[in-house]
Amino acid sequence: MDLGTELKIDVVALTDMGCVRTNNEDGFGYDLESRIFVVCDGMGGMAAGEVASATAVKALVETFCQANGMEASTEDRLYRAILEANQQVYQLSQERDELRGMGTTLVSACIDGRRLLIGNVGDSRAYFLRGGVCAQITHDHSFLAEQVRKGSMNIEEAQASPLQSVITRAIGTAESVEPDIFTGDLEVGDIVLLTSDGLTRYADAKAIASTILSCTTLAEACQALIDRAKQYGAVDNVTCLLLQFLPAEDAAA
Ligand SMILES: [Mn+2]
Repeated sequence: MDLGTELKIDVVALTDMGCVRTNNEDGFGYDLESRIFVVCDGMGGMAAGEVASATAVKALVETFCQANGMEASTEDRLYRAILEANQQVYQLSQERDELRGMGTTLVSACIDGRRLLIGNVGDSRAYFLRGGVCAQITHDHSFLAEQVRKGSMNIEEAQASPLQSVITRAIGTAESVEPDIFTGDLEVGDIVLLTSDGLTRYADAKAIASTILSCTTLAEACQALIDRAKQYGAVDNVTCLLLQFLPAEDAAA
């Protein structure tokens, strides 16, 4: 059929302050033509978290797009764009006192033909849905997730801990950063979700799947995920970016 051709991408993204916060330190961005998508969750006093996430989103998308058509592999372009986002946030934090110590998470997807690449730093996540089943792609760089991976805490203990948003890797808090990169193959109908912890503290992979599957459009699904977080109290900002992969050409005949 259309094997080997590029898939058409549908994208919808929403961000919401949530029910408690009075500012939104989350951010998202994308360039559909270059097929790069990103969600960031900033942190830092005053407005620094917003500056961190906005700076990282812009730096990542711009750097990735600038490398379009270059010899570098897509992995390399994604990796370098994440390092550049780190550089720009870090530099800004060094230049201005009120921004000192700011940082942000980053989870990014790029599409290369039928390949999906995910890069992440921190505890914002990527999920993958196929055939009604949802799986988490990324591993949180958080204190609790690391305790669970080491076996020194079980999931129930981690969920009950007050240390929910302590992250162990961030963009912009140090001169260098080590992102994780994941790759996979895409099929028509697949859905990818990039999201901040403002959603994932209220929805596991199963709940994400059932919420998305209960909707008829991608836009509805994105709103339903935000609404779910708000129904549960949304103590944090919530951001969802949904991608759906469709046949390259809408059947015109
Ligand atoms: Mn958050």
